[in-house]
Amino acid sequence: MTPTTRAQPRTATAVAHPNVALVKYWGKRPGADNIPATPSLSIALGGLATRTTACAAAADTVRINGQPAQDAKVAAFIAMLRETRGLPPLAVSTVNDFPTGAGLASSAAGFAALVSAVDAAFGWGLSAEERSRLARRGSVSAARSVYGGFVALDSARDRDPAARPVLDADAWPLEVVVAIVSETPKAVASTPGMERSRRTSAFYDDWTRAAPADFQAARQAVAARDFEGLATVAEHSCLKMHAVMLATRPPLWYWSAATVAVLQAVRKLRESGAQVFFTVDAGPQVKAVCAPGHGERVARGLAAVPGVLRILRSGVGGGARCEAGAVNKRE
Ligand code: 2P0
Repeated sequence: MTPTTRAQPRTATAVAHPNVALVKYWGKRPGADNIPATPSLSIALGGLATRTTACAAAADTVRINGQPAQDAKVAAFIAMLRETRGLPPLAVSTVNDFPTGAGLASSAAGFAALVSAVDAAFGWGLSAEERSRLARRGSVSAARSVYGGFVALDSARDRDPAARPVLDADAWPLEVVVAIVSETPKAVASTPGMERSRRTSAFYDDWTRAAPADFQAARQAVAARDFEGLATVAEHSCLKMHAVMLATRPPLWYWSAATVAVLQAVRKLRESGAQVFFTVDAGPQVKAVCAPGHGERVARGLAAVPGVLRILRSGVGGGARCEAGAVNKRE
């Protein structure tokens, strides 16, 4: 008997945060079940949230931000959950309080919230590690959003990796200033983009070879609360990933003129004494990661850069969790 038939089908709502990788994942191991080719390290963005409700229904339906959606990745994820654990037809509704599909990790928060809601709704009793492993099958970065704080996803030898928390959010309360320079969804989604990089980028092999050393350096910097050390490796990892993207054929060009203007502004702020570094994902927005107490000054500086539409502020947030009486196992 499957867990689904034992438990009364119910409904549950879960909240998860997007995360920003300080050491980036870009590329999958070929022929495997969504296993990253590079290890990554991220922080949860507590100021941005995805809220997802899952309930048993007459047929599978998905709504994203209030609109009916045909999302192949969500459909494949639900099919995978159904095959692995049993699941009745499912109505899923997810709402993001930040731009969707624009390089702000909406899929990371979305799959972490969805697996947490389904787990609670159908009484699966999964550990956080099991939810992380399942969320990874939806999007690799979603494995990290199951946990809060500083999170590592080391994929070196594991055949079915899960993320691991490495430092609590309140142990090093960094601040993140997100400079939004476009609200438009990106032209090339991450999954086809990184596959194109794997097949064609002149720099891809060097990228995967060097990633474990960056991951180790970042882990050491986090353990030591070494902001300068983290800044150095995080900017290096980000710029290398974008070099891989630019050397892809045809190129993956996620930056806009305003992206570059914000990166230069971050460097100027640092020269004038602010403790801040930048990172950019598969989209034009810039995330400026600040030492505790430096966010206000950085937010004011970046708001004044031409092309910045608005600023979002965040601290380091918690992991995915259920609302209103539904629960996930804590460990
Ligand atoms: C990251 N990104 O580490 C990197 C940096 C974007 C740039 O994880 O194919 O949505 O679903 O596993 O997780 C975005 O990729 O891709 C991502 P899939 P995902 O945050």
